[in-house]
Amino acid sequence: TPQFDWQDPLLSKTLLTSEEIAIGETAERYCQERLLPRVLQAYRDENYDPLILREMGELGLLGATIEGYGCAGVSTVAGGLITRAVERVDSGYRSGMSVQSSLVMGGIHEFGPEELKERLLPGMARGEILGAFGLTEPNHGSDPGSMETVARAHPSKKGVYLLSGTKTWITNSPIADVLLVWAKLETTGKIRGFVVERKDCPTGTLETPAIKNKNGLRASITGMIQMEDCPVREENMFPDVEGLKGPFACLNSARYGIALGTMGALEDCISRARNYALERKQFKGNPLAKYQLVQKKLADAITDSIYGTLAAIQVGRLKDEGKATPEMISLIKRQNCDRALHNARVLQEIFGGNAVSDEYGIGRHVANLYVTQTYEGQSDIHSLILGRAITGVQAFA
Ligand code: TGC
Ligand code: FAD
Repeated sequence: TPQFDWQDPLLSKTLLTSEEIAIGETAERYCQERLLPRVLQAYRDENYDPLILREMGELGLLGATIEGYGCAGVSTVAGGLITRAVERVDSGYRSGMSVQSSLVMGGIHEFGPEELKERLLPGMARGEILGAFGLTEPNHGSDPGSMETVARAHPSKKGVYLLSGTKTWITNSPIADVLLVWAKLETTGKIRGFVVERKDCPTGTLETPAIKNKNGLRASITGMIQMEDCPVREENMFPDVEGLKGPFACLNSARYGIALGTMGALEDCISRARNYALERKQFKGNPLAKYQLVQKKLADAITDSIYGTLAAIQVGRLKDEGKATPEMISLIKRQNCDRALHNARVLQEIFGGNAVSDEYGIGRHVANLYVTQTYEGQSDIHSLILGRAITGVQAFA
């Protein structure tokens, strides 16, 4: 007779191939053995160790869905199982990896000229060359189409552009060797993608200060990108993509990774809350787990977690068959981030006062999940993307 498994209540594993299961297990093992032991201190110190990307590179976890260029070429779902394993430990570790893999490697792979792909992607897959993705600006977050960063032709050097402007809230920017920066061409006013290589930028043209004292995502490094006539070769501009389509194509993959990733964070909250509820006794020596209100919190959380997981697997399959639309990605990104955050906040209550101690890990997930709900399109923005698709009327502006 079948047994109910609270950790995989609707047997999502039966939808995976044996290769995907093996990739997921490799990622889970690395994350539990190597990342989990260092996250508490990293979070306290607000310190991100770039060696983590090297370690992930050695295991083939970076840019894993890309074919060729030293990348593993796995399915979209397998890529999502990797983000889920990493985010089970910490959303910030997943963030550092998502930016490297989906936003920067993915962008260069999809839009970059062959020379850039061959020169940069293998080193990025090994975690030796680190990337950042600069779209958001101090005055333009949800509305990147209004960005102010400009690229103008160098007044005397042919084939060189000069970038000027400021990007903010940029994951990995202080440690990045290559920065995929989106800027408007002065001549056309159209958005273009530029791969800025730090080694080519003279002092004073590119600064990437860290943003410190965050109250979420502290195990990830975040910064600004400040450019003042920062030179970039014409060959480093994406030749064939213009407008917001460029950055949004990269975001479709990263948003997918977040949808499955946040299910990892939620599963970790469930498992920590369940353990705590079984151990902690109140009123006549009963464990908290005996009380119905506590059981309901756990029941709600596993329901949202498995619904989110199944939906993400379905969208991953459709993506590989070329049948996924951006709205499907908005739907799972919004729902999974919202439900992960909501349930994490409710499960936190089970820990009572101890939830306030960082040793219990639950508060860290709650703070991180607020960020996941905000970046890559805040949930209300995804509501509007869906609302536009449902009604045919856009409500952004
Ligand atoms: P809109 O008119 O909707 O679209 C402009 C052009 O872009 C195309 N497009 C897409 N293409 C592919 N995939 C998508 N998901 C696309 N969404 C839009 C669209 O077809 C159109 O093409 P064309 O040919 O007509 O020019 O543009 P809008 O200005 O009205 O956009 C509004 C809105 C709200 C949809 C959009 O701007 C939005 O999604 N805002 C959210 C901003 C955002 O997601 N920022 C992310 C920054 S990166 C980040 O947060 C990384 S955190 C990483 C980490 O640490 O893990
Ligand atoms: P705003 O756009 O000012 O929005 C504020 C609030 O208003 C939101 O709730 C929003 O939903 C709401 N709102 C806005 N417009 C509307 C509307 N028309 N209708 C209804 N509600 C609306 N960006 C990058 O480019 N690269 C990165 O690597 C990156 N990493 C990040 C890492 C961290 C830790 C954080 C916090 C952010 C990161 N971001 C990054 C930026 C992130 O994408 C933006 O914060 C996000 O897109 C929201 O923009 P904003 O913060 O300017 O908020």
